[in-house]
Amino acid sequence: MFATLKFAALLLAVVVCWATQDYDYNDAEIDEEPTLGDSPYGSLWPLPQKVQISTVVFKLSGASFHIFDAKASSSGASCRLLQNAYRRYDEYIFTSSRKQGQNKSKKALASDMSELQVWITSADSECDSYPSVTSDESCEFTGMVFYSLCKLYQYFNNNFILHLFIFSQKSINRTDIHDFPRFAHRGLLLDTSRHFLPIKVILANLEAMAWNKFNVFHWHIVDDPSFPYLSRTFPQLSQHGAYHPYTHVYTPSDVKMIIEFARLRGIRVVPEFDTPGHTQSWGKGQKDLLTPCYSGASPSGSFGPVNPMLNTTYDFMSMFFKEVNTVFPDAYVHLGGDEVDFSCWKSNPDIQKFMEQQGFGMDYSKLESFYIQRLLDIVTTTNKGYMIWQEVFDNGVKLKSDTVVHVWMGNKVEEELQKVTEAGFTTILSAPWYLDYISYGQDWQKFYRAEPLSFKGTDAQKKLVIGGEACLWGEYVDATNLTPRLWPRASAVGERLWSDRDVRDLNDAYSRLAKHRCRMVQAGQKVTVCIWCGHQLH
Ligand code: CP6
Repeated sequence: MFATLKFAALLLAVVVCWATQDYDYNDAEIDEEPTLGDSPYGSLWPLPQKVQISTVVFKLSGASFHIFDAKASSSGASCRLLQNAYRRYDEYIFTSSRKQGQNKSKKALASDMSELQVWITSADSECDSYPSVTSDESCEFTGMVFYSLCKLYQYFNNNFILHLFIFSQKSINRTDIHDFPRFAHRGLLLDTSRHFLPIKVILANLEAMAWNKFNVFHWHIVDDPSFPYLSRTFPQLSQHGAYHPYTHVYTPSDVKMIIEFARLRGIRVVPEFDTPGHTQSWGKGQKDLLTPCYSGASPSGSFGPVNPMLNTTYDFMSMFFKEVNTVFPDAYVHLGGDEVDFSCWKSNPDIQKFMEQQGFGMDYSKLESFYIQRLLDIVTTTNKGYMIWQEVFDNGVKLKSDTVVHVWMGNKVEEELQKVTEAGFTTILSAPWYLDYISYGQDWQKFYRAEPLSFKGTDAQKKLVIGGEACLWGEYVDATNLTPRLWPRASAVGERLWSDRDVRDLNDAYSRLAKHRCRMVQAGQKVTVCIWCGHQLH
């Protein structure tokens, strides 16, 4: 009953929000009543680290309002990243009112706020570079002079300015904010193999990620069912492995567009090319890459994981990951290594012989590690760092010291985090955050309650937990249900990874989240244009 009531309240909030969409804010009452249990922090999401909201209220002057570079700013007109963000924010805040020709005749009043100065303190070179795990995302915002002091990446991945504007009907309380993320790695995994996701769906979700301060798009791009990545070196992989060789592929220019769209929002793109398991689709276009399974003494016609005993396998991987290194600029690639099924390897007499020669006995995890070790050495020569799923660590593979171990298994999570960090590796957590898994009611609370640092360990160990990722596995998700399944549920993970550990009041979160959702719904109805590529969303 309680749950039903809360649902009703949420729906009511949505209705109110839609009804006020085209409100003329110049005539608006500033003290509109709250629609849901109220939070002193209004609609801020995720909650900033330090925030002080005063009762002094300014109105925004829609007619003349503009965002521009402060004189002392280290980045300015030549910074496309910055100018692109100003335009996005400006459009988002004022599009509907300006379109209707409102405010044109109205003069700005003395108490109106007509400008936002942005003072960037990081090096101008960040304008053209890609975000990384060490990017400084901290930011200060002083409402009094309406003046923002930010490191570059923070600015784009942080919408607190919008937060303040929108839910106060385009008026703003004097607010001082000092903000920075709790964790450096705040990721979202999308799976484009189980179902192909059109580019516009990916872009729309990158936009939503930025609104929730996610900064890593983990692109689980290929898997068993399909291989939509169009490789220049091995075009036959998608020709035979994609659901459709022309319409259901990501071309090099598609990939470039996605990476640029993400970069402008302070989001890294980390692709995952998962081997040796989860590779059925690779085998369609690449002969002899997968292990032939046997039934008795003869091949059964089906195939298992990548064949670890052939030199041609490593030649292929070497060329393939050389290409991946040039296409994806991030310092890391995810190499998978999860859920390797040994039954096919066990059935194959050649593999059995190889196991004997190598002295692996009957321990097929040793064969798995043999493959992964060689793969890691190959990828290391391309100067990329790598992330891997936890099994690779569990099997005792020798890892580079900067490896990120991805903890995904639901059992013994704390024990695993303890072990991985004891061994000195950085780690990210996904086990509590499977967003493809749905259940009745407000399961965002379950995601919200999860605490990455609740395991036993030293401070040094805790520091090695650099963040986490919400995963949306694609078995039951395609373009038709992806967005509603993700948002606002993923927002709960966003706040857990951004805000202070002590930010865990469910009532306060519920109030802010309902408003934040409302804001996302509104924004989703607007046309979002990516100037860089002329690509239209919606
Ligand atoms: N696909 C791939 C998946 C999963 C993994 N890898 C997965 C399995 C079980 C659960 C969640 C995800 N669907 N390639 C494991 C990382 Cl509960």
